[in-house]
Amino acid sequence: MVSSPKSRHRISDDAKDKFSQVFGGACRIFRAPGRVNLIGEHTDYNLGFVMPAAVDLYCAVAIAPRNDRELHAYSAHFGEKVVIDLEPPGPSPRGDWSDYAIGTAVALENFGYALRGANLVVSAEVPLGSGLSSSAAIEVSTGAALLNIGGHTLDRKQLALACQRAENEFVGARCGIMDQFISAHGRSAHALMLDCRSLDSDLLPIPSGVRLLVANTGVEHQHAAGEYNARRQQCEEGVRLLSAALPGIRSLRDLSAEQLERNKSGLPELIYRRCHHVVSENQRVFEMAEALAQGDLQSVGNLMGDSHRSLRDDYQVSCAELDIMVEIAAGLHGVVGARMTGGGFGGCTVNLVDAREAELIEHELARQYEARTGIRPEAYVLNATDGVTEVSN
Ligand code: GAF
Repeated sequence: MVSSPKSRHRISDDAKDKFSQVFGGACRIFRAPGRVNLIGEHTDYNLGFVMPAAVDLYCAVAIAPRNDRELHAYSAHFGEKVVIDLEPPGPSPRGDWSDYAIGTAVALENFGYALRGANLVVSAEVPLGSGLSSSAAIEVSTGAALLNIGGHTLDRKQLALACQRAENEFVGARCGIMDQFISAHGRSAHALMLDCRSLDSDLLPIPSGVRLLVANTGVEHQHAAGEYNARRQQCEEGVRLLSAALPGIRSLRDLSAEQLERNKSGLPELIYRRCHHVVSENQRVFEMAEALAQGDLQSVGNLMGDSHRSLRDDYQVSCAELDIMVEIAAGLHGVVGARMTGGGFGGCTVNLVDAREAELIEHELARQYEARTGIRPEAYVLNATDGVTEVSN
């Protein structure tokens, strides 16, 4: 079990200390959060609706400008430095941690931001590969740091889009916009409902008396990236097949439940199920926003449960460990709702829990999960937090 808030909040200091060891001299520090998604899973790349919250597990970047156009990037986690030149022909992906940082620099330059060279240290406490979006936290913190020392004003939307571009084109993962957007735009004590087509968003207060408990299954399944990209393709195939009968459909976002049922016979069973998840999940995001606004925690819990089952059965991105973790949570007193969060195939569950019982639930969830799986899970009671910011130093 994890992890005292105190130990979690020293990440900026770690980045600073490492900077003085590796490069020496003064630096500035930028910090971007990971995220959980309350509901709206695998809807972002279908240009639908999501409801993430930024959480207080961060990636910190310590940075100082150089007088050339080189980036000297050091990972505190891997203890490794990568040096690249931003001048043409520019860097190529290496297939490791540095792609998130370097790819962000490349994407920002492609967006028209002229950057300076820099020395930088990347230090992350968002657990890697856990579905809490460590990659977006690295991209957004690096991007904000590079923009700042390059003398550019921070446009959070452009930053999020450039970071998504980095991930799509440099890292090679076809993710949607959710993770980078929330890491840039999060707000303390709030979740955010985002329209992934227009990028309009609404802040939704997390009900007082409720805490976010994130529990890590401790498994990360192979082929998750391949399966993720396959789901995207299946959604695109659904749009292609449906658009013969429904010419207005550009993405699954445009499809109603009633249209899907009417045109079901034109779809292979598997594609129908993928579409069914996305259409029903978009609807659940709206119902969740309403339930949160009304303080209707019963409905919040039901919607999270429905979302998990839809991801498990229709979209098939859950796994045995996630299902066990959710099932245990559902049986615990004080749990409002539980579901997998993020891309799936392992990683974390998100639980909304009664604040008075959070520690007890954390303990009991871990105990029962370990008894059933033999895996000792990490769990974090987290706060919804602000998006990327400079940390005073
Ligand atoms: C991952 C992706 F990066 C997001 O864009 C989103 O698709 C999510 O999986 C699933 O909702 O975190």
